Amino acid sequence: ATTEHVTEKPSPAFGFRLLTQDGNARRSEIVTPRGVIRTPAFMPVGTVATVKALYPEQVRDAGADILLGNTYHLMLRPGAERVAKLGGLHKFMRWEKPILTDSGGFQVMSLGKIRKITEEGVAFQSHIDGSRHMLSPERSIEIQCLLGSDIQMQFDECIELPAERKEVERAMELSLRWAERSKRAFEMQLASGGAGPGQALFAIVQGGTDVELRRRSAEALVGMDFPGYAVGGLAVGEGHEAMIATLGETLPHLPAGKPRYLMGVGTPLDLIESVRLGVDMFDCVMPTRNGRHGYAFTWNGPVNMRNAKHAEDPSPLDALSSCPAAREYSRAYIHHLIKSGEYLGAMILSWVNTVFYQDLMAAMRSAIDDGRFDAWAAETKARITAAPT
Ligand code: PRF
Repeated sequence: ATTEHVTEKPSPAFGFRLLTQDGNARRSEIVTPRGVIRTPAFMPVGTVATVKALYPEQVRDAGADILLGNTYHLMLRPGAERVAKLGGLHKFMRWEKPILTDSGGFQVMSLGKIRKITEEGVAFQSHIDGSRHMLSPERSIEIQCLLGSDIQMQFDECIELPAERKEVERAMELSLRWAERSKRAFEMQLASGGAGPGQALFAIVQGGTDVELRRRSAEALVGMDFPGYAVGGLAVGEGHEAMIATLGETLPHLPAGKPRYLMGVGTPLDLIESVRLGVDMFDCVMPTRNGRHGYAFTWNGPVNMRNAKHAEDPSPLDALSSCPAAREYSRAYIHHLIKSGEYLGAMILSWVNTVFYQDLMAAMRSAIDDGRFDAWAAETKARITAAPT
């Protein structure tokens, strides 16, 4: 008898392996029982249990190892308890790979109506039907456990910029207290079986563009020892330069041996510059939302498919794309679909853009592996940041 064919049970624990580094850019693997996440990773956004206009199979085949879901939206509709009753979010939406859920801290501020923030949490009215709800660190973690999320986020307060320093400091310190409560709530869930050892809770650094507040936030969170750290509170009005500068001041305060996630970012240029500084994970609605609005990302720069100049153009959207839709449908046809408000237009461009973002991440991973990230970045940036056509 040999043991050669005995498959080892996957380790049930959450893990992080740093593979290579090129400057500050990192290649790593985040290990979860539902699969390995190759980083730098881009998480397509599946806010309401769907990556809009795409089948889960298309998202998977595009190369995504993980997607993002939202506490705020799912608690309102269909409800976290209902999703749990139906076997959890993975089963509900037919996505077997890892899911990261955002805590609601950001969405309640941008979408909720008539919010009231207290030490306890945020009381708000639903953007759907005006019904009253409450989110707190404890309830957010409970919901993320009911959904069965693999990577959960602490409950935080994200404010828009520009803002007074006092206000940024208040929100940052409240977020630190909420980090402690989120961690305690998650540990209670682990103890009661509401969460397993393969699931993880990440902290979120806040502090606007203030270097001193960012350092204080990062150091306090690192002291609490989370398995991963996000940088929140960016891409909220400060602009690309200030975002990259703040990120550059913040990342050195985070441990090298844990994943780093930049929340809600961004354009292809944002991703390249952030990976250069050492970010491992991203999420953003840009590929799908822009796609629905007729905007395509291509290897020769962005293209606005609403533009009349495409009306009689028989050429493909992007001959260099690995997405069949970008190579096989004419610009004239996609232009027609978008102008007509047809579903297929949104489906084609969401697919093209999702593939583009995943191929961009794959290219960054290879460039880091080969130790040529800077050369790759210079060449790629020149091509893909051309003015919209
Ligand atoms: N906090 C949370 N989610 C977020 C953000 C944040 O600061 C951002 C900021 N860009 C996006 N999504 N919880």
